[in-house]
Formats: sequence, C-alpha cells, structure tokens
Amino acid sequence: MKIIYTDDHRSHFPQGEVYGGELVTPFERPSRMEYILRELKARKMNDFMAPGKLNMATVRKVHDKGFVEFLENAWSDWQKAGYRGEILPTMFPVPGLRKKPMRAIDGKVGYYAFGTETMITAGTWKAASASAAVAQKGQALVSGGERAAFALCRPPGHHAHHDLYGGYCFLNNVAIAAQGFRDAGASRVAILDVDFHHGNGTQDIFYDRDDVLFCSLHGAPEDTFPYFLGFKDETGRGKGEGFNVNYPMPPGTKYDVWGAALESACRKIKAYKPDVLLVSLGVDTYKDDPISSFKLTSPDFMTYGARIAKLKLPTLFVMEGGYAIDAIGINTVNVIEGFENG
Ligand code: Q9C
Ligand code: ZN
Repeated sequence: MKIIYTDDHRSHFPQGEVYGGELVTPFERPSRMEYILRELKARKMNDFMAPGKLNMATVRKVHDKGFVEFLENAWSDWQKAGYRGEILPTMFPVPGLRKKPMRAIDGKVGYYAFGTETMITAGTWKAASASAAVAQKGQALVSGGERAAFALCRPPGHHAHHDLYGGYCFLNNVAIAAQGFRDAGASRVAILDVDFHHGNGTQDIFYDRDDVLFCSLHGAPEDTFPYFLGFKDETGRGKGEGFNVNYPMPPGTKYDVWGAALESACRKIKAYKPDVLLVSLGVDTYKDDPISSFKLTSPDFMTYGARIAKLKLPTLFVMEGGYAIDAIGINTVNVIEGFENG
C-alpha cells in the first residue's frame, strides 16, 4: 500500500516534556519515524509519496478559526512577549474561572490547551500542518480508489479537539481526513481508534454527528491520560446519539480482552455500513510501552491488522502514538502486514 510521509515532522522536537515533576526528553520524538521507516523498508514496503499542500478549508470544518490562528501565530506572539523558553501553559479556564477570549499570549495558551505535557516550539506549526497534509493525501488516494493507504503522521492528532491541543497533538489528522472523505462524497465514515489513549479530540469533533461513527479502545480514564473523557456512557449527543462507542479497559489488559473489544467494535462498524474506514493507529498498547499499561505482544499487532482487513472496507491508517522506540517499527508494520495478508 502507498505510504505518505514527509521529513517536515522533524521541525517539531520540544526541549522537554513535563513528566512526573521533571522536564524529560519528549516521549513523542522524531526518531519514532526513523524506526517505522526502517522497518517498512526492511519488509519491502517502499511505495512512498509526499503530501501535497494542506487544504485549510477542510481543516476549518473540524477546528475553530481562532484555534487554528493561535497555532499558526503562537511562536511569534511568544517571542514578542519576550519569553526565552518554549510555549507552555500555566493557567487554565477550569470550571469556576471564565473561558473568555484572551489578548495576552499566556492567556491564549491556557485557553487553547488542555494539559502541560505538550510544548509548542518554533517549528511546531510547520510540522503539525505537514502532518495534517499527510493525512489529507492519504484520504485523497483512498477517495481516488486505492484499497488502503498509510498516512505516516507526526505529530499525532487524535487528542486535538475542535479548539484544544494537548497529548502531543495539535491538529486532528484523522478528523481532517474523515471530513475530507465526506467532502469527497462518502456518506458514512467510521473511525476505529486503537491507540492506548482515548481519542478525546476525535470524539469531541464528531460527538454531535451521525455521519461519522467513532469507536475507541483505550485505557480507562480513571487510570490514565487523558483522564477526563473516554467513559463508556459517552455515546454521542443529539443526532450523534449512538455514534460514539468507548471501550475503556483496565491496566494490564492483554489480547484476550482487547481482541474481544476489537471484535465488538468491528461488528458495530460493519452494521453502520460505512463507505470508508479510518484507523487511528497508535501502537502504545504494546507491553513494553514506557507510558502505557496494556500488554499486547508484537504478534498481536499482526493478528488485529488481519481482523481489520476482514471488514473489507477502503481503509486509511493514520499514525498516532507508540513510545517503545525499539519496537515501534515492528509493531506498526505488523499491523500493516497483517492487514495486507488478511
Ligand atoms: N504518565 C498519544 O499517544 N502524558 N498521546 C502521558 C504518562 C501524555 C499520549 C503521561 C500522553 C499523550 C498520541
Ligand atoms: Zn497514545
């Protein structure tokens, strides 16, 4: 299958991530892509393509105008304020305070962020907009008749809401691709999110809609990031009621339980009769992932890739998380190979 990739992701590499009260090297780092590329090439998956120019009109259908402008201008605004470090929020409009539009960059950062682990740098917009363009190119290929494609996105996207960034995500790549499929004529689009973390941003963007089904398998919010969304009782709102399906699972979850949740999600997707499937592909469900607690093995990734293929849908894989660097290539490419042979 075609793989969409650009080196532009390299321009996003913050000096640190706030983790356990320390500033550590970000888990979400450029070398993640090198390991995936190396493994793709080792298995003779060489059909690489560059993205085109980002279609901002599609981006604006899933993201707030002020939010996108904030991301584009954050670095220059931060420089103008005279700050020397990278961009990190310190204050949030939590319940009890008021969420009003801000003039100062510090206020804007808190207004548009939901956490403190994700720094914005000089090159963040370049990388985040290129990552969204990678997803859009994958969508265009599948809309044009390809059976499947792999958008090798970095930075990831599924934590980015309509108007919030966080969880290493800025623009919601999979949501932008889903909207692109709709605009290209698909009536119904299904998104299967297999990243260890709940796809809170994707859920937020499509929560009121019945034209996009969102299914997420993830660590229960009581135990893990993003903590405040991803419960089972979040089923959609208004017209969207019934089109959001969460499968929260406890720490230590192995493939017996995870695979059963996948089976249930696949049945929901099949019953929905979508024109196309998007997979938010995070491989942080791996047993040795440094920030996650599921226990999938490398062969499990091949198994579930084959299960997804059985849906027999045009499919776009969109890269999300995965932080066990030395296994990220094997696990990611196992899903792709399992799908291709499945
Ligand atoms: N104690 C994605 O996988 N914080 N984002 C982890 C662990 C942030 C994950 C803290 C995790 C974000 C795309
Ligand atoms: Zn994740």
